[in-house]
Amino acid sequence: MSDFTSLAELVINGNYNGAKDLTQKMIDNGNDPLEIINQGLMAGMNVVGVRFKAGDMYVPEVMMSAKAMSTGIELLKPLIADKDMPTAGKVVIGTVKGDLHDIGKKLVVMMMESAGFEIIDLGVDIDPAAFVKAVKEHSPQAIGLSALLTTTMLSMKDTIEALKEEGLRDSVKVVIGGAPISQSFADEIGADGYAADAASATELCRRIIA
Ligand code: B1M
Repeated sequence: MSDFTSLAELVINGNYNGAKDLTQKMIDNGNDPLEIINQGLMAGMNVVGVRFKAGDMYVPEVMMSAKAMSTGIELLKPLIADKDMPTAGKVVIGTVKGDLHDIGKKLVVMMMESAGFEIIDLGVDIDPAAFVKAVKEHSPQAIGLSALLTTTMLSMKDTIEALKEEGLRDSVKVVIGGAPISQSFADEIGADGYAADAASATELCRRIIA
C-alpha cells in the first residue's frame, strides 16, 4: 500500500495521531505537500463524505476524520504559499436569525473545510443584515443558511430578500439546509439549492460554484 493510500485510510478511520505521523514522514521523505493533501488527506475525506451520506458513518466518526485531516493540514500549511493552497471556493455560512442550533452546521463547516472550501462561519442567530454585510466584506461565491426550527426557516426568505434589495443576489449562490428544510421550500423562496446533510452540502457547493 502506498503512503498516499495509507494516509487516506488513516483519515477514514479518524486516526489523527497516525495521520499526523505519516504526514510528517511524507514531508521528511520529500513528497510534494499538495500531493499529500490531494492524494492522501482529501482522498480520505472524499470517502468519508460518501460513507456518511450513505449512512455507513456517523457524526462522531466524521468529526474524528475531520480532525485527522486538519492535523495533517496544519503540518503542511507552512510549506505551501497561500496562493497555492487548494481552494474549492469561499462560502459564508451561518445559522439564521432566532436559531441557536449549530451542531449540524458545524458538521457542514468541517466537511466543507476538509474538501478545500474557505469557510467564514458567522455563528448562530445571524440576521439578514449580517449576512448582507458578510457578503459585501468577503465576496464569497456562496452563502449557506442553516435552520432547525420551523419558526426560523422563514428568516432564510428574508435573507434572500435582503440580498436582492442590496443588489447582491446575482453575485452569490444561496444554499440552505437543516432538518425542517426541503427542496420544495428552497424552490419556494428562490434559493439556489438545498442539501440534506453535510456531504450533500459539500457536493452541492462544488457543483454550483464550478
Ligand atoms: Co432544539 N429543537 N430547541 N435544541 N433540538 C429540535 C430541532 C427539535 C426538532 C426537537 C423536538 O422538538 N423534537 C425542535 C424543533 C421543532 C420544530 O421547529 N419543528 C427543537 C426545539 C423546539 C427547540 C427549542 C425551541 C426548545 C425550547 O427552548 N423550548 C429551543 C430553541 C432555541 C433556539 O434555537 N432559539 C431549542 C434548543 C436546543 C438546544 C440549545 C438545547 C440544542 C442545540 C445545541 C446546539 O446546536 N449547539 C438543541 C438540540 C440539540 C436539538 C436536537 C435534539 C438535535 C439537533 C442536532 O444537533 N441534530 C433537535 C431534535 C432532533 O433533531 N432530533 C432539536 C444533529 C445534527 C447533526 O443534525 O442539525 O439536522 P442537524 O444537521 C444535519 C442536517 O440537517 C444538515 O446537515 C447536518 C449534518 O448532516 N444541515 C445542513 C444542517 N444545516 C445545514 C446547512 C446546509 C446544508 C445542510 O447548507 C448551508
